[in-house]
Amino acid sequence: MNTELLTLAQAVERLLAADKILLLCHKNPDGDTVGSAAALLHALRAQGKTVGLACSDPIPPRYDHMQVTAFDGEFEPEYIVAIDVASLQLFGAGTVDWAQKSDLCIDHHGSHSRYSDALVLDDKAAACAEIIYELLLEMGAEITPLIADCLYTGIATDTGCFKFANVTPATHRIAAALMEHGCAYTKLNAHLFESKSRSQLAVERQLLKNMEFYYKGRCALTWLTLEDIEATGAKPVDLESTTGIARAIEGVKIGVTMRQQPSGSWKISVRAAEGVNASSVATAFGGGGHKGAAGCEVFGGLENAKQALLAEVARHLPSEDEPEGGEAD
Ligand SMILES: [Mn+2]
Repeated sequence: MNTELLTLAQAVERLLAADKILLLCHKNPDGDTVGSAAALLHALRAQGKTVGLACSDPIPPRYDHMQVTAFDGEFEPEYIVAIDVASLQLFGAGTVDWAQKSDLCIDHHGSHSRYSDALVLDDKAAACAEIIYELLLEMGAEITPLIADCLYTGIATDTGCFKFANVTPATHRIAAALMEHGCAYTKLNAHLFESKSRSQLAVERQLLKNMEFYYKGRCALTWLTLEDIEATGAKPVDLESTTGIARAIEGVKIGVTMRQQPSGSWKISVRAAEGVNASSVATAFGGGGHKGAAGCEVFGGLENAKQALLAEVARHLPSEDEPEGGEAD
């Protein structure tokens, strides 16, 4: 597809020219896709637009503070905008038909596959919410405390509460501006990062139990089978928030978390330390993402999938001390 790259000003012009706008989030929605879309929704509604937000999965209750409800077909969209979605595969069955007709994408993934007519892309932005903030300034929108909360949620969740390597001075400047606009950062940080559900805890316990170490402890790999997931009673959001566990262990450069899908395949999340590229591991299996965090899907039984992943991990560990085979240590 011949996707036209737009400046923020051009994107604003097109958004303001439309009346019935549908915003699309990716499946397994995270704080950034929901926060970015919610902020834009509230700002466009303040301009008198009819706006809906659609996602193929329910919006998790932990994002209730952003005050969005899912689109139920109450209007015929004239202009469709996908937000924080790198490729068509990430939409899910409930939204992919709309996604194929996307007029505009606003995204920060370097791996963005250009499936829409037009695109605003900034792969230096730590979160899509940073781009939305700039877009709203360009629009002359009022950043209300609610919009500030939505954008802060997007930025804080995509940066692990300002801890990941994707954070830039611009990230902090925007966060500072959001504080000035009245975002409830203390409350949001406690809500998003400190409180943990019992099922999330059960997931973490199982991940730690399954954890294996390879390549002199520079790779940690763990998994959840369908049985494990069922036994913990975990919801998708409980699973999403635990993908950093393997990488957080001292000495680990690449952390791999495998989750068995109902189809039997494995959903893989790769997390990498500074100087190591998680995205190049994931792209070897047809996935993608960022340097620090990426994802893909791998087929086969647990052992085969593990060996395939470990062989790829070995290729991307730093070369100064070579990995030595695939044995656990
Ligand atoms: Mn994002």
